[in-house]
Amino acid sequence: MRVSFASVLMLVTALSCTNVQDIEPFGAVPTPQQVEWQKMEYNMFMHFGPNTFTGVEWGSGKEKEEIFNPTAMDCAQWTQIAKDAGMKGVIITAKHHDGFCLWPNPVSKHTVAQSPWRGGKGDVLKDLSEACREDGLGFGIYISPWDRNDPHYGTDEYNDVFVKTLEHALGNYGPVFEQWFDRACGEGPNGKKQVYDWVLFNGTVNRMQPDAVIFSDYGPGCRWVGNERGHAGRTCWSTMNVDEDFKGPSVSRKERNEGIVGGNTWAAAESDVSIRKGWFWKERENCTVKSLQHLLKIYYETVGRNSLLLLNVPPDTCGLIHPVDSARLMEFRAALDEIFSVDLAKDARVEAENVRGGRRKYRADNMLKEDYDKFWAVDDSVTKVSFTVTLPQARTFNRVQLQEYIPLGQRVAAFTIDALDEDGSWRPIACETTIGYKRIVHVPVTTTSALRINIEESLACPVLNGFALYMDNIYVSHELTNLPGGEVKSASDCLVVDLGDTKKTVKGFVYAPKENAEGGVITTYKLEASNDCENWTVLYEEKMFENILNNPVAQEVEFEEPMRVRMLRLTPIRVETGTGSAVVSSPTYGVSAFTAKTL
Ligand code: FUL
Repeated sequence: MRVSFASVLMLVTALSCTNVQDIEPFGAVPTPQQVEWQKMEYNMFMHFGPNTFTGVEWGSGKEKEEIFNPTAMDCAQWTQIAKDAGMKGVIITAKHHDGFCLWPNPVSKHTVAQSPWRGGKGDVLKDLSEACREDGLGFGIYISPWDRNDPHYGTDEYNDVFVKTLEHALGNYGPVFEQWFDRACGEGPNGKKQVYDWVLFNGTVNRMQPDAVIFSDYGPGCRWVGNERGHAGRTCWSTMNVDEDFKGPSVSRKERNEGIVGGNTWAAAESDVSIRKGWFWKERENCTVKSLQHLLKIYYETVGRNSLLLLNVPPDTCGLIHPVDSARLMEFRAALDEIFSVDLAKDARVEAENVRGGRRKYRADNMLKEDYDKFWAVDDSVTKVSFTVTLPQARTFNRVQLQEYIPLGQRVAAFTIDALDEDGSWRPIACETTIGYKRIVHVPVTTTSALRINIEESLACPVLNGFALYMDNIYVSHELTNLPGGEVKSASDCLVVDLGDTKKTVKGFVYAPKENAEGGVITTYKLEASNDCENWTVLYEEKMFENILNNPVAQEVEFEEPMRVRMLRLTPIRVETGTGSAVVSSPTYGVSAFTAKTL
């Protein structure tokens, strides 16, 4: 019998079709808009309004409109900085709790139109939406339903006034990628609390801006991460339980932080955090701009944990981003570029124990491809599976990045990572839970030619579209001190940083007290270096951190000459608290980082 090539091909195609069905999405999945939203990763939040001029965080609603008068407002400056910082979108407080509208809202008498700014003809939403379009950034709006100015607040009528406010803000400035709803619900000028009609509010957003992702404490588009520190759970699911009337069941902080496994709605975490102490700009808080180390910590605990990072950068009374903030943002961007510029796994070989239907389409090295929609998938029945990554030669790294293909849902619930030792055995280097859109795992500085990633538990067959390896030389030493959130130590305790077995070229060090000098600060110290932890060489017998009490931010000290060394030890000589004439010695000091600066 002669078998034609065409009939063999038909048979093979028929067989593979019966073996490999398309992958069923698992559980609640994101809309295409939510996937695009998550890919933004890092956006700018901007708190601006009467509070900028009064120096408070929550305005009373009684502020005179005259107070709003930025002298040199320039939205192009904001968007240029956001873009240069690597952000993809901007969200502005169009109306904060004081009720003042940054655009001429026809249903309010408390807006820019009543202010002297640009003779009452100014419109922040117009300027910002145009600047965003110009710079290719998404434009988003924060509108607080809580309104301390509107006389209707606390009556049924208010919900309709609020809908008109929404319609006006959402209908006149082009596409809006995110509507940010603060769920704060305080008393109004009439002493009454409002019962918000969330079905009406969310319906209005959907009608006016069908592509906008709606933020609130628990969704429905994306959810608050449960704190304002920039800290997502190490376990972080993108699903929540959202009820039909959006009233918001009693969601715990832990659930906001970690999500709800198997929740009925896709509502990924968004972490809003200010680059400064407060949300609004204040002259006195120029010294509270977060250090580079702090921002990197936030990045790893948000973007690196399946959350979007919404970093607040408030304009000042001129209507400009202050140079202290913009300089720090550029420093942060340069550090991220450096850390993530070289993917050490780019030219690796990836082999998996299982590939769905044995088909090339789902092969494991898809995880190394740039194309977001190419992924590794396994057979439906497989929920525990490993893949190995073989590098062309031994390489050194301390970050392992994994990504799940979220259009098909979030699946992985537990995984471990092993490194191949020289004797051929596998050494465990990480044990984690969820992955989601992006997970950056911190592992000890590891040199190896192969890794094994073991998916230990998955809600359905895993589908991964990203794997990468990085070496972070900027945050690494900070991590070795392992002080998440900071600590308060006794004044007699010294600080030690150990860079590991090999000597590194060290050019200096950083000591960061706790925020606001909590617990006291080290003002004078002794510094020593060692290569074996026993013999110490004195580098500075007695040295001061100048002005640290008045400005308790990270202190960067550079050595005159870089040196090859393994460990640094800082011993406090004087520990103090207070400012000006009220300085007293303290029995404790706070520390949020003690790190070596390596070359
Ligand atoms: C909170 C508000 O009360 C703060 O003022 C700030 O806007 C923050 C982002 O959300 O709920």
